[in-house]
Amino acid sequence: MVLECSKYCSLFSGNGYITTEVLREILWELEPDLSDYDLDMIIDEIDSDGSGTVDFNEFMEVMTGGDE
Ligand SMILES: [Ca+2]
Repeated sequence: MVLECSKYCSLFSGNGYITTEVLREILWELEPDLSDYDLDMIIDEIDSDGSGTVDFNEFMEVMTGGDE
């Protein structure tokens, strides 16, 4: 899954993080076939500290595959 930074990076420009509700909408927009369960699993993985918000570092770590 590759996201265009130009489209999604601006989401972080206000607080520096997005809520998991917003993240869910983004993921669903990208992958409409995902079930609620799938979304829960993905969000749980992205929000690695369980804070209920996803900061830019958490987001980018997932989007870049965490390989770097
Ligand atoms: Ca978090």
